Amino acid sequence: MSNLILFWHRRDLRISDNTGLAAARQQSPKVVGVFCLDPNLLERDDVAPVRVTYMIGCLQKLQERYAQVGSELLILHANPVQAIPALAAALGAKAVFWNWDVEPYSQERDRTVINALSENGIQFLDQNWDQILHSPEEIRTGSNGPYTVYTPFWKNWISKPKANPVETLQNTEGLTAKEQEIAKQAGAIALPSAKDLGFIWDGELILSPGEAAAQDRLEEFTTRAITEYQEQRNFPAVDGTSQLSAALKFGVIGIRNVWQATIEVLENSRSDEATANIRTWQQELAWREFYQHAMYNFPELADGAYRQTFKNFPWETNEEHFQAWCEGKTGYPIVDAAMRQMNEIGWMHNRCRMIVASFLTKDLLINPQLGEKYFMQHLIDGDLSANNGGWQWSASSGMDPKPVRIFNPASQSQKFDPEAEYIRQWIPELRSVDTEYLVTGKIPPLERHAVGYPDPIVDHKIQQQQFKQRYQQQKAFSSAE
Ligand code: FAD
Ligand code: FO1
Repeated sequence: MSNLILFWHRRDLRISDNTGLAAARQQSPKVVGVFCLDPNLLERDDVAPVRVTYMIGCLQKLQERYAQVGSELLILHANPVQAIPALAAALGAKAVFWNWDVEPYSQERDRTVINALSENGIQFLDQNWDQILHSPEEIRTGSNGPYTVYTPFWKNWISKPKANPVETLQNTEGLTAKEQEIAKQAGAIALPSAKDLGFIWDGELILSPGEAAAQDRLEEFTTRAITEYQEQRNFPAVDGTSQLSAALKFGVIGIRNVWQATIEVLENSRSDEATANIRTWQQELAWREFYQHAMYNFPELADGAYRQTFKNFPWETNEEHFQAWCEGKTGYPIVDAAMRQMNEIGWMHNRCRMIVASFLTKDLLINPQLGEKYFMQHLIDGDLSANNGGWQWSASSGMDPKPVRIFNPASQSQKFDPEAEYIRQWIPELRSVDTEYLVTGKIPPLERHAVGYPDPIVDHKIQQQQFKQRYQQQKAFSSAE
């Protein structure tokens, strides 16, 4: 058996600050990367072309990074539960290392791979957390249970010391020519393009692929917007957030690295106000971990409502309304602007994610699972835990104690897009309409028709009453059970 360790990348598409990769290098001078294009994931019906395009771009950059440190990243295109152990066995690898993930699919996939490796006497690194600062085992309630509410989770989470970035892979040996030949026979291929895989995205990406671009974005954000984040993050027309979500989803940047950057700005902070702003951004990183822990502890979240009241909720089946929501043609400007932003650039501002999710569930009374899936089909950062968490929060179907949260589209735009800049940016036909009409949504019918903008498909006031009524009924049923 050789000293080769294969490092299996999945959602850690980087060589810097990568805990599993650093552990592999410590155990052997010869570490080779592998990524398996997985039909179980790529052939699902909720994969966004923009996300795969970003992922493939990151893989290309990762191959370049491996070449710089003297090794390579192999690409497989097959079911990993067979392909990874088969490649390891063919190369006589002594071990396969990877970083753990919280998603139900990953848990099952990884267990199967572990079994196959064990049968072949190949070692593996078990339970190595990398994409979160604290593992689900570390953050537990006083009675050693999982948290279901964010605020106490945050208090515990922030009180724990955080790890420093781990050593970045500097140099390693790659495969010999003979081993490369063996790898090919075991299925290693050249990296296909996203188009080759059937994913067409011709638009730009809000974040360029690869570690260097993510690191630049982090630096840019932490030297500019982070000290005004608390206020600015609420305005969708303002570039006030990091737009690092896709990099965090695919682990193109290390979370310890990100955390360290926040500590550095905190140390240099000159006012209590700036400190509070940086803290708020740290809280968002904790939301990300809260939802990942929730998915790990309660995998049933992936299948639908957590609260009993919402398990059999009488949602509307209205294909026309759903289509209007998807296309940004509901007649509610802030909702339509947001949906068009996502359809066009593959990313949507957080405030607008909350607005459109509330609108789908509380105004159209449509099952949040449909919205959740549509988001996954269109977001560059689409992530099971964060997306499910956001939808369950907006639908009031999740673990959050506040039961009914209804956003009024007009007050949301008045507060957060007061000059209708965002609305005008994404709905060109409304550019010449008065701001007052746009933010209240009360565009005179003649003007609406003249510019070709649809009438509101529902009445917010009536619909929210409807929702509340159904909610009360369901609550009564579920407490009678
Ligand atoms: P920043 O404001 O710069 O925040 C920094 C990072 O913190 C983000 O990149 C993200 O990793 C994390 N974060 C911020 N807010 C949240 C949050 N509420 N929940 C979890 N993590 C958060 N985020 C995703 O990454 N993927 C999704 O699929 C996703 N779907 C969502 C669906 C709904 C209905 C809602 C309400 C929110 C969703 N979010 C999702 C959370 C949030 O909207 C995005 O993370 C954020 O808009 C990304 O922009 P940013 O990188 O500029 O964020
Ligand atoms: N991970 C892989 O190992 N192989 C893939 O082909 C792959 C595709 C993919 C597509 C969309 C997406 O959002 C994520 C994708 N990932 C892929 C990463 C995936 O999140 C992780 O593999 C998880 O561990 C799966 O539970």
